[in-house]
Amino acid sequence: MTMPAARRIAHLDMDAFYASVELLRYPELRGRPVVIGGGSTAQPRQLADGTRQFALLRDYVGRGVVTTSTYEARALGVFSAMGMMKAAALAPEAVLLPTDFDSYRRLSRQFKAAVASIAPQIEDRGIDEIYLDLSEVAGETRALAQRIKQAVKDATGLSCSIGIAPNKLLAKICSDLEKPNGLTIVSHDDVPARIWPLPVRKINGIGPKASERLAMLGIETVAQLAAAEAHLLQEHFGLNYAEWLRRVAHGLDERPVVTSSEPKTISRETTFERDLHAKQDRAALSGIFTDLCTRLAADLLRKRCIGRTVGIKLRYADFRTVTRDVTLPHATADAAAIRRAAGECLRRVPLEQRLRLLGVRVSALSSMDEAAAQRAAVQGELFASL
Ligand code: TTP
Ligand code: MG
Ligand code: MG
Repeated sequence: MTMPAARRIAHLDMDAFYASVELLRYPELRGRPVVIGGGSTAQPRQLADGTRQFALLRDYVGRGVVTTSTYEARALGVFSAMGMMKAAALAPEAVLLPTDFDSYRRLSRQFKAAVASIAPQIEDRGIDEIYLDLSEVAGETRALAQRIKQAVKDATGLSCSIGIAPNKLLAKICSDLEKPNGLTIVSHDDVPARIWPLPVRKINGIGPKASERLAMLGIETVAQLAAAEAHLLQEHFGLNYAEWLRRVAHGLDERPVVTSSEPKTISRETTFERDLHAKQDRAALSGIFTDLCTRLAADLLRKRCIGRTVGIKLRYADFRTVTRDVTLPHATADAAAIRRAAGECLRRVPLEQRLRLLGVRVSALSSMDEAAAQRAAVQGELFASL
C-alpha cells in the first residue's frame, strides 16, 4: 500500500486584526489598551494643536459589545464579544474606537495578495484568516513561514500568527498557540506533547455545547478525549460525531485546502434594440458577434483565464432560447479563436426566425499563469533531458 505524501498545511491568522488596522492610522495609541466597537460617537477628534482626542471606554454608555481589542486590553481581561460596560469596568482607561469595515476589507485583500505571491494555494476563511497548502512550495518550513510573515508585514505593516502542521485541524490549533506574532510547527509525533494537554474547545468544531457535554463525562482535555471509550462517546454524541471526535483527538484530518472558487464561466451577451434576422441583418449581426467575442477575450485576459469550451446563446423573437457549445483541443483567450469556435456553434442552430439576443461564453476555465508555468516546466524537463 502506498501512503499519501505527507502534506504541509498552514493556517494564518492576523493578530488583533481590526485593532491593529486602527493602530496603523493612530500610531500614537501603540502600547495602550484599545477596544474596537464604539459607534460614531467614538470617532477621534482632531484638536487645534494637531493632536487627536480619543474616546475612553469609561465614558461609554450603551449595550454594545467589544468587536476586538489590543493585546494590552486583553491583559486587563477585555476580549471580543464582551459587553462594553463590563469591559469599561475592567479597563476604564482603554481607548474606544469605532469600526471601519472598509479599511479592514482593504487590508484583508492586501495581506492575502501578499501571501499569494509566495504560496498560491489559498483557502479563504474570512476577513483575517486563510489556510495554505505549502506541500508544493519549496523551502524549509520555518524559513518559508518567516518569509510569508515578512511579506504580510511588508505589504500591510501588520503581524500575523502562523501554524504549520500535516493538516488543517492541527494547523488551525497551532496558529493560536503562540499569538501574537506566533510561528508554531507541529508534526504528527508532536500531538501527544503539544495537542493533548489543550482543552477540547481548542479544536475547531467542538463548540461550547459539545465542550459542556464532554465536561459532564469528565472529558476536559484532548488527551482525555483520545483516551475515551468509543461506546461512551457514541452513546452521548451519535456514531458520526463520536467517530469524528476520536479522529480529531488523534490529530487526524484529511480535508483538502479548497482554493478560492474561480469563475466557472465568463460570458457576454447583448439584447438587440430591434429583432434581427440572420439573412437580412447579416452584416449587423456579424459585427455584434465579433464585438462580443472581442470583449469576452478582454474579460478573460483581465481575469488571467483561458478556456477550452466556447458556447453561444440565442434567443428568438418568440423568446425560445437555444445554446450550443464546442470544446477546443487547447484552452484559449484569443478573440479570433473564440470567434471561429462560436461561428461553428452558430452554424448548428436554425436561423429562420428573427433573434432578440445573442451571447457568447467561454467555460472549462483555467489560469493563464498556471498554464504558462506548466509549459515552462515541461520545456525545462525537455532541456534537462537533452
Ligand atoms: P479573530 O481572528 O478571532 O480575532 P483578532 O484578529 O482580533 O485577534 P487574534 O486573532 O490575535 O486573537 O477575529 C478577526 C476579526 O474579526 C477581529 O479583529 C474582529 C472580528 N470579530 C468580531 O467582529 N467579533 C468577534 O466575536 C470576533 C471573535 C472577531
Ligand atoms: Mg485574528
Ligand atoms: Mg481570525
